[in-house]
Amino acid sequence: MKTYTNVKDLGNLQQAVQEALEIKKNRYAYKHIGENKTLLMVFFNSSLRTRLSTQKAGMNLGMNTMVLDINQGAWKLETERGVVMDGDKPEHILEAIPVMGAYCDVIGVRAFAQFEDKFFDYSETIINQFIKYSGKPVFSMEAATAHPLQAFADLITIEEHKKTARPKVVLTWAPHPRALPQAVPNSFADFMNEADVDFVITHPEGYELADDFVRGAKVEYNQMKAFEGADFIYAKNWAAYQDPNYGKILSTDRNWTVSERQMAVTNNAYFMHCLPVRRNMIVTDEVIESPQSIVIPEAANREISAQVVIKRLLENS
Ligand code: AN0
Ligand code: CP
Repeated sequence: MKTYTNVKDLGNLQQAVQEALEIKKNRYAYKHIGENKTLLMVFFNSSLRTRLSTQKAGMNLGMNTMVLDINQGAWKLETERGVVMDGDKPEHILEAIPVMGAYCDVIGVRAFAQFEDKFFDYSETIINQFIKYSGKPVFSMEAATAHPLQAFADLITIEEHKKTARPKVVLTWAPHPRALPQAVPNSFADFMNEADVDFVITHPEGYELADDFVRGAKVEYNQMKAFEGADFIYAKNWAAYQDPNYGKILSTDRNWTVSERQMAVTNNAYFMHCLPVRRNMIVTDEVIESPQSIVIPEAANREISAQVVIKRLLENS
């Protein structure tokens, strides 16, 4: 594996999950692979889980780890080529990236969708520049359109908790006061479409995700109907993808907040969310605190998904 930006980079998904479960049994088994290697994590956006779990994964593999917060203490970066740099950005990403590449062996990048230009976001302009100009293996720590470390951890968590061979998994939109990227639902859909699950997406009209990620999965606009018989409920907010509303909030309807009312029609479903989560917007206190909530083990599996990815990048570079 030379880069990790989406599900396809993992190759055989079942094999990747097995590798993850093996690593989870002894996460220090490969502590020599990363000896004298340096992991650089570059953040254009905030993070709690990704920052800690990815750093921990690197340390489990014996790596040295460095974190750069672009917006705190680094120079502001111009990302477009051809601009006269007479504004507030003293450095261009085209110099910054190869410089960062010179100091490390593997680079993780977090660069969310900016919602200013759909084409800029969906071309994955920022992470693709890292891939092109760093000279080092690059992995996504949530890019503009995908969060594959999260979705891989989600799949591992579903594998660990499922009670039937082919569980029903429902991705539901839920309300949120600020416009959030489609990266998490995109990647979750991408992974579920490749996994052996009965996958259903539910959201209000206007929140349709990109076809490349939905890939013909079932979309049910009636949330209660979608929840019937579900084994896993995966909640997430996202802003509209479709034109002309790209990046806009079309609904804040709290009837979509996941509560005991909807959970009652499921097959005693587990509740999942990538976190951070706004309580009583996305999900009620009762549901997230219930024994069926697996948000903490889900977050814990981020260390494992990151470790599989970094291990593979180290092995093949
Ligand atoms: C981000 C998002 O929705 O993409 C990160 C989630 C892992 N969430 C927020 O910005 C609140
Ligand atoms: N789930 C997730 O990626 O969390 P952070 O934004 O805190 O890293």
